[in-house]
Amino acid sequence: MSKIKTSNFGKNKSSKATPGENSRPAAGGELHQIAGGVHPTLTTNQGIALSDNQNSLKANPHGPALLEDFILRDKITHFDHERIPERIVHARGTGIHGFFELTASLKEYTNAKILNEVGEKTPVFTRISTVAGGAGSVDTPRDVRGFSIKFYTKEGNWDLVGNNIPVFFIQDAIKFPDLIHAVKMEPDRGFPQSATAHDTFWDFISLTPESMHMVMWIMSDRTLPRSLRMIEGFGVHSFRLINEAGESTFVKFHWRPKLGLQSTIWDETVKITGADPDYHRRDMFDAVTGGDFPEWEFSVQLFTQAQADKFPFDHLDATKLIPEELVSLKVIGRLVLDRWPNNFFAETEQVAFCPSHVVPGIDFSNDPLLQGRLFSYQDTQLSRLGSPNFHQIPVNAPKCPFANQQRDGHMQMEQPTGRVSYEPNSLSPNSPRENPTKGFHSAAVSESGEKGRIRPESFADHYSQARQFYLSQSTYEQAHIASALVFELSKVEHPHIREAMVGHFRHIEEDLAKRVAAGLAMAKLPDAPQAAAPVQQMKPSPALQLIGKMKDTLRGRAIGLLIAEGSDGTVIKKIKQAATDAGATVKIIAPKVGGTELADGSTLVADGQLAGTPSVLFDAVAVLLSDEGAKALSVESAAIDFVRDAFGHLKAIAVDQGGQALLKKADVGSDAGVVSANDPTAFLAAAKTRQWNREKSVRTLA
Ligand code: HDE
Repeated sequence: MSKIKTSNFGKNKSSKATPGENSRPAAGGELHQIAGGVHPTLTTNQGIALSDNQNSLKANPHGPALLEDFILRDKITHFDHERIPERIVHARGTGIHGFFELTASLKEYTNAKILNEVGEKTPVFTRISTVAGGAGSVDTPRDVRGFSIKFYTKEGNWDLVGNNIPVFFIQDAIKFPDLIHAVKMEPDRGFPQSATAHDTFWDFISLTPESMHMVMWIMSDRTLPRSLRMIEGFGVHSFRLINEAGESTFVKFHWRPKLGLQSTIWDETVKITGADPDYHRRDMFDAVTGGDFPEWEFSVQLFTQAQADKFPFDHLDATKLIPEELVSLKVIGRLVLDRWPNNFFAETEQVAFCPSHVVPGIDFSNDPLLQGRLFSYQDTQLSRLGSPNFHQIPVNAPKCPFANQQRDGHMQMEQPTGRVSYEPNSLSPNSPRENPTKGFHSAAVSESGEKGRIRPESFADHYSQARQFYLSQSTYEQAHIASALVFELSKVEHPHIREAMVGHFRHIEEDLAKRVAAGLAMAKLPDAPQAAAPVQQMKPSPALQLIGKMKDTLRGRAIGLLIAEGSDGTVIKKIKQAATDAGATVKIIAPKVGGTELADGSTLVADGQLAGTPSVLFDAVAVLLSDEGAKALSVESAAIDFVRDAFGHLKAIAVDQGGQALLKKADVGSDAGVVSANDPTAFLAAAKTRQWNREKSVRTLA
């Protein structure tokens, strides 16, 4: 008999069973829940029924445990081996099921069915991750986000394993272990966890000028996403599409979130990390399980070799992007994430993405970083999942038929029949054979030239796109980049590393170098290093901004209403209704979670207790207090921090008379973003954005 399936969902399922039902305490006082009705019998993994799951076998009630207790050993042995090696990079991630729907056919360019059949919904599994931290690290470090999609297509699995930033640090795969060793915890001390702000990272970067473009991206607010639902995704490398006639076209893949882009402020991010280490995973869980399914638009940039030859950069260099102004984006589909996994380990932890998993009609380019990845991912699964049969784990298995003559290996789940496990053969009437028409073909491109360890000269321009990125940002974003660099480099102990970095910035933009040097109190600007290629003046590309891609909406955003004893229920209701109607999630925060007595004598249950629900968890707040409530909260540091942080993090604040009194006590100023609670329309309009103009009044930016 196969394993009995039981549901362990506690919260959302209504179960008639109560902890006390059919249970009895034993002599020692411990609770025994007894099988019966809907509850099947608990067994060992060999199917032996357990009579007691509370006590190990002992020689007498106070005596030593007995080695013969196979039930104890069965349970503990399994437990001892519950963990598998975490991913060497991207260890912390959030996975969600969903579907991809094609809206425009690329038949002209590729024979891949998933890119031909308009309206077809292909199931997917997506995993969004941080890069540097361990599996148990927090969700909100300053870090790149991995954005991986496994498409279970009719023609086999296609894994598009990308990031939320369109370029990468290095040009050649041979540098990846060095990059990762430099960013991970320093090996002698075992810290810092999940942070770039330390010497070894910046030491490596300062000696790797090709990383300068990526440095601009990671120091921008792109690495501080407000939600995983508000990030872009990029395939990064150029790939190839191959059509029926065997012609190939280069392609870059892009994901754009329906909710637009949004990030947090650095000081806010640091505080979120303390308030909710699972901030992003929880946000995604709440959205998906609440039916508010995140969605992305899928686009491609298509270009030929002839076009590529005219680009002022080499598209095979993963430190370069193709500006949209040069090759426009064609929208061809949408991704919807609509189902939370049943089990985190089975799916999110065991999912194995490999860039080498492509389907007929999609092929690789010669990008040397991609070429290295084609080896690495398959290899890493062998040590992580322990077996070449990792494709049999349900989350990894293709949903189309698959068959070959591979056999055996650790944890083989299949039981092939017959005596034939080779090909060609004459002994099997129905063994699988190759298929020249439907099978995978590589693009027929000719290769020539000398073999060697040579970096092409066309990869030598390290600063032009870094400059283009910086100059394309709004003034607020430029200030954030400069300030992030000052923050990070201030954590670097070795002055020569700081100086080397500022030297590089002089090639990117003299003003940036000056701002960072001033923020680090450098006596003079360090010399710029020799550039391997002249810096080109490229046109600014507004599409590279983040603030420009923020959407004027409350969808996906959260609003916190701080209340206390005596608050006005009518105002609370009015704001809550207006905000909910506009698509926001509203939470009530009060000093006590169980219930607060309002002015009219009614009781309101809170969603969060003040000390555990700071304003950093919201996009905008309303402070709705009676005079007594304001008085009581004015001596609570959590309440003072609540309003101070909301103001400091450039959020809209709605206040009534009591709320205003608390603001005064907290020495919080007033501006266009601080509005009357009687004007929900004005509040919600302000809540849709951040009060960028306020920033200069609350902190010094570089
Ligand atoms: Fe990865 N990368 N990577 N990477 N990467 C892994 O594979 C590697 C690179 C990316 O949610 C590992 O299964 C090399 C670029 C994501 O499970 C490993 C190089 C991009 C994920 C690996 C790169 C990525 C990984 C670790 C340089 C963006 C998480 C565990 C040649 C396009 C996938 C694993 C998930 C994971 C190797 C560079 C994205 C070790 C050698 C560039 C999103 O195989």
